[in-house]
Amino acid sequence: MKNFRFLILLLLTGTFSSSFSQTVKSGSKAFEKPDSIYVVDLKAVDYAFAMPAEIPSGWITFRMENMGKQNHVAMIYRSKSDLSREELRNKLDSVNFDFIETTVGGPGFHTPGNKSDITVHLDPGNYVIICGLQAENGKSHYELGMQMPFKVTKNPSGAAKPEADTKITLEKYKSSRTKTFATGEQTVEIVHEGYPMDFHLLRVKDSTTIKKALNYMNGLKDPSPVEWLTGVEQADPGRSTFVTYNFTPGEYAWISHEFGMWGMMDRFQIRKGDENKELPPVKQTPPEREIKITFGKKGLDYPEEIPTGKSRLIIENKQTDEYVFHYFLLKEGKTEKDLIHNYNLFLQGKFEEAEAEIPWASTVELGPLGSMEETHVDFKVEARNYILMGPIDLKQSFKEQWSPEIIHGMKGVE
Ligand SMILES: [Cu+2]
Repeated sequence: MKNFRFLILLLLTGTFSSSFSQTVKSGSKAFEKPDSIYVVDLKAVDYAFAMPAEIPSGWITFRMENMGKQNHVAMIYRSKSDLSREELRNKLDSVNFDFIETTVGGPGFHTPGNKSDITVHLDPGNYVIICGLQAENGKSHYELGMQMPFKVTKNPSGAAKPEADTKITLEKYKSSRTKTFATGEQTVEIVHEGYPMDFHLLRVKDSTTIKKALNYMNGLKDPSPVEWLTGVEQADPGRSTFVTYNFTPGEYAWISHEFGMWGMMDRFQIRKGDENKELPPVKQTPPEREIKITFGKKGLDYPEEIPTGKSRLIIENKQTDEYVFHYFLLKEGKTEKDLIHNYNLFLQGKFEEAEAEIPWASTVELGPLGSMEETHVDFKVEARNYILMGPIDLKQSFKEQWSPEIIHGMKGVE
C-alpha cells in the first residue's frame, strides 16, 4: 500500500526500481521451536499507533490490532538517521522520502476489530512506522498522527525464523503459492521478489466483494467497504514476511494493491467438511492473445486498439539504451488529455489538486528494459481506455523526459 502521493513521487523521480535493491540476510535455519516468537503489541486507533519506543532485533512478531473505526496499515521502514516525530512529519509533508534505507514491510490492511501476527526480520537501527491510508477529509492517516519513529536495539529477540505452512511468492504482477490453506491457525510466508508489492487478505461475502475491494484500493479512502482480515505491506526484494492467521471455512481472496486491477489476486475457498484438508491451488487461465509493443529504430510501434479478453502485453526494447514504460488503465470516461493535464499539475507541484483528480484506476511499470530485453504483463483487457507512457530514459529525471509525446492511447474494443 502506498497512497498516490507516494506512488507519483516514485514515478516522477524514477526511483521505483533502483531504490529497492537491498536484500536482508535471512535468519538461522537451525532447529526452530514454533512457539519461540517475540511479540510486540501494535495497536492502531484513529489516528495513532501505540507500540514500545524501543524493541530488540531479529525476528519480531507485530501483533497488530485495529482498535479504531477505520481501516489501518503499519508500513515499516528502516531510516538512514535518527528522526524525531517532527522531522519525520516534515519529510512526509514535503514528499521527501530520502530517509528510507530499507522497506521492511509490516502489517497490511486490518479493518476495525481485526487482529493478526505479522513477523519480520529487523536489524538494529532507526525505524519508522507509517499508515498511508486516506481519511474522508482527504488527509492521510499519517498527517492525522499515524506516524512514529522507533528504535531496534542490538539486544537479540531470541526468536527463531517462523516455520511456514504455506508460502506465497510475490513476483512482478503475479503471485504463486506452494499449497492452499487448511483451517485453523496457519503461518503463511510471503516472499517478496523482484518488486516491492503488498498483499491483503479479504473475506469474500458476495459477487460484488472483489469489485468493491478494487474500488477501495483505487483511492484508499475511508471507509473501507469490505472486511480486510490481515495483510502484508511492500518490502524490498529478498525479504520475507510471515502472517499467522486463524482460518475458518469460507471464501477468501488475497489481493495486491498495486496490481489487483491487473488480476494479481489469489482466490480460494475452504468449505465445511474440508476442515484441515489441504485444497489444491487455483489454476490460472492462460492468456488468449498477445499484444506486442516494440520500441525500435523507427520509434514506438503499438496498436491503438486492443481486443477485450485475457491478454499478454509484451514490450520489447530494440534500442541501445535502457528505458522504462508505464501502462495505465484509465478511469471510466477519462482520456489521454486528462492524464497529460494531471501530470502537468504534479510537475507544477500542485499535488493536492492533482491528487484530487487522478484519472487512472491502476498502473503497472514495464521495465526497466535494457537493450534487446523484453517483459510482459498478463491481464484482462476491458472496453476502456489504456495509456502507454514512455519511453522514459532512466538516466534522466522524469521532469527532463516529460512531454505529452510520451503518452500513447490504446483503446480496449469488443
Ligand atoms: Cu490508518
